[in-house]
Amino acid sequence: MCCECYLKLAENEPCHQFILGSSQGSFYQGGGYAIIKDWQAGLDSILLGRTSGRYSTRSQNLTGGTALDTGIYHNSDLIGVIEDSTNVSVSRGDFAFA
Ligand SMILES: [Ca+2]
Repeated sequence: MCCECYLKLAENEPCHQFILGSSQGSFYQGGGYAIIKDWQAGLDSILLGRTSGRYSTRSQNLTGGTALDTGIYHNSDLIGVIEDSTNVSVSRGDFAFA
């Protein structure tokens, strides 16, 4: 499950970066994946681990309510789910690499 706070600007500041990996690789290889709830498009971002694999996203309903979720894949392995939102954009800078 998520999330750990990476950049906390001040006490009680909400966390806006969800950490799914580090410079050592993805935290969620194999079984299990992070569930990112309350995604705030344009405000939140996701930190992905640095690996040799390929990341991709897919819109599908995996968890939460009936709204579509965004599955985050490392190769064919599901590593994270953005619950009930598909408002996720690589070009907007929603993803960063550790
Ligand atoms: Ca859903």
